[in-house]
Amino acid sequence: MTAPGAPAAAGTTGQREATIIGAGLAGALMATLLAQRGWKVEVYESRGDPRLHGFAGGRSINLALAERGLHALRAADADRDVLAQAVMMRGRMVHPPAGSPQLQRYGRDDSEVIWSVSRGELNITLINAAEAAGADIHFDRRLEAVDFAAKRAFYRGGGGLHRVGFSTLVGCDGAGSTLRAQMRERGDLGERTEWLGHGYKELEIPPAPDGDFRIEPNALHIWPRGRYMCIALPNDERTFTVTLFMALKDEGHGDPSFETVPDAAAARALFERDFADALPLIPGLDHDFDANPVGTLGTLYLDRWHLGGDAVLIGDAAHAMVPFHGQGMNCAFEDCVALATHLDATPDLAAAYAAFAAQRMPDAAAIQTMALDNYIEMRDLVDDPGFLLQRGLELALQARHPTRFIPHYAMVTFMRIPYSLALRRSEIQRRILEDATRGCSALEQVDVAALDPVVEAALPPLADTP
Ligand code: FAD
Ligand code: E0Q
Repeated sequence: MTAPGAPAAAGTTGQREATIIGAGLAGALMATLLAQRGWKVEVYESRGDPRLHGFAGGRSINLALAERGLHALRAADADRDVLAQAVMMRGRMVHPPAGSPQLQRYGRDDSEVIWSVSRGELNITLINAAEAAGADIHFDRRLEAVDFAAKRAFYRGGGGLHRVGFSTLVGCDGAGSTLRAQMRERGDLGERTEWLGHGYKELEIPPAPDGDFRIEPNALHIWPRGRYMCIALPNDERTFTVTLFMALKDEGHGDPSFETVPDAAAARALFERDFADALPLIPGLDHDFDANPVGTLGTLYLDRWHLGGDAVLIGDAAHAMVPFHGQGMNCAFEDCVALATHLDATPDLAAAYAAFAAQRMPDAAAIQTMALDNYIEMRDLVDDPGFLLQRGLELALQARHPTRFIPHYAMVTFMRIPYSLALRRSEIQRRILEDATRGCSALEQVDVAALDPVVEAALPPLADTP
């Protein structure tokens, strides 16, 4: 470990050095931020260069980018390139089992929207940014082992095993992190994974015969069905990526699961029954269902994210979460900026990593909790009158107290206040909403003005992070 006070991780030239494991979303952004600060950055990525080979067998997978992630992209000057390929989503288009779909806006107007971006395109944009900033990316190099005592790492690829020295390692190698496994050999990280028991399958809605989008492009489509659901996010090539979420095994409610829906024929029957308006949009259902794997979902909790100044974990490697708030990447990008800021402020690596972990662990835990809660919320969207009444009151209270009562979704998605603060305030707000709507069936029955003192006592005015 570096001696406290020494110019940490500096080579003989005095230039600070870091080795980043993984050139995925967090790795490529982290490399860009450090290289822009004059660090010597080496990145090792197990997969081939996506600019040469394409991504994930050519499937297009997309993600929702929100203010936290966008702000981090601004710091790397990559926001314009990313938004140029993004599709705006104004809200959720809810498809009930029968009847026509309804748009629930995410924000107050088009300044409060989120963006659907292609994972592959985004990764390529960030890899280009990292290289332009001076980072060296080594593709087809999978971290296999780390000798922390000798400060050497071993990478497999190109038909050989490569031994390379390092000053410090930044783990951006995702939920199945090899660096994390190697750190665990050196000391207990307090690691625990809670599997959701539900998984997902990706399907595609191609463009219409005339080349246009088959359904409303500027929305996140959602087919809530109680304990399972489908969503669809638009791609700029006028397709949609559909994701079916449901239990892996039978849960005893009579609901479908990947066990009872194991193949294309069963999937077709499920869609005919439960997702009838989506079925004709997915002509390749049979092929997609049989060809694409079932993904598993879980939450990764760690008590420690770093090993002195030798290694630190960020993004999914540190705190993988379920995807139901669309914040995993956004949180990973926020980690990158936070870590770069601590490294700017503190020359001692161990101290910088400790300060980073102390700041971010409560926030990661908060968004992990909110992501789990949002699965319940999403699956149950089916015209729940209580939900709609609380949503109406939420908007009325926001209009009366714009700096105090900010809807849960807006605090997470459109602001950059710490996730832990968003969670605390959301819990207070939920209690106010539940108490005020108990026994009511319409907003007119709620005495909104009588809630002023309650709101003022419980929720101090909130200023966003500049
Ligand atoms: P990853 O993106 O997983 O990148 C890890 C990289 O490390 C990869 O390139 C991998 O090849 C490489 N690697 C792995 N092992 C090694 C090794 N041993 N050596 C070298 N390299 C290695 N988030 C959102 O913000 N919005 C969304 O809408 C959203 N939707 C999602 C939907 C689904 C179905 C899922 C599963 C996740 C979703 N997420 C979303 C979460 C998001 O995908 C992750 O949080 C994000 O990808 C984390 O980035 P990362 O860089 O930490 O990890
Ligand atoms: C968003 C955007 C995979 C996924 C990604 C998302 C969201 C959802 C439901 C899912 C949450 C929301 N959401 O609409 O409340 O905002 O990213 Cl399932």
